[in-house]
Amino acid sequence: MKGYLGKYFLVLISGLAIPLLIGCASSSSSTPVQDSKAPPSSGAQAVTISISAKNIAFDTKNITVPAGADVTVIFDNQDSGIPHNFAVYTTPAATSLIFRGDVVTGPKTIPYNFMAPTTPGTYFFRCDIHPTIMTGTFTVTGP
Ligand SMILES: [Cu+2]
Repeated sequence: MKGYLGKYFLVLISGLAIPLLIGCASSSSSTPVQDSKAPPSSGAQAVTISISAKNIAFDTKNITVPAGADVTVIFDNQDSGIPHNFAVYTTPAATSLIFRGDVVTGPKTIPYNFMAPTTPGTYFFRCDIHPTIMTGTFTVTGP
């Protein structure tokens, strides 16, 4: 009688052990999560420019980038309590916008990103808040 029960008990244990082993095996074989970062953009030259605004003036009057470049502008507004931005237009008349950065009140640094014009030439940049004081030349060079 005792032997019969013992045998039954073993069968019962092994019956429980099999699903447990399968459970372990399946969890350990789960595939690792892939890093789904997008590939870098299609061959456009990446350019990073730092510009600061201080005492209602840009620290540069001339910016030059290659045609069609992926431009990052690190804009550092150092004027406490004064809003500024960085915007690019086709001409000093500022009627045709190429890029307008968000207005930020200093002191604050913000990154702007945009595509440079694909046509080489002389363009215009300014602060939209101080459009007659804070201006400069945005030059796009050819290949
Ligand atoms: Cu300004």
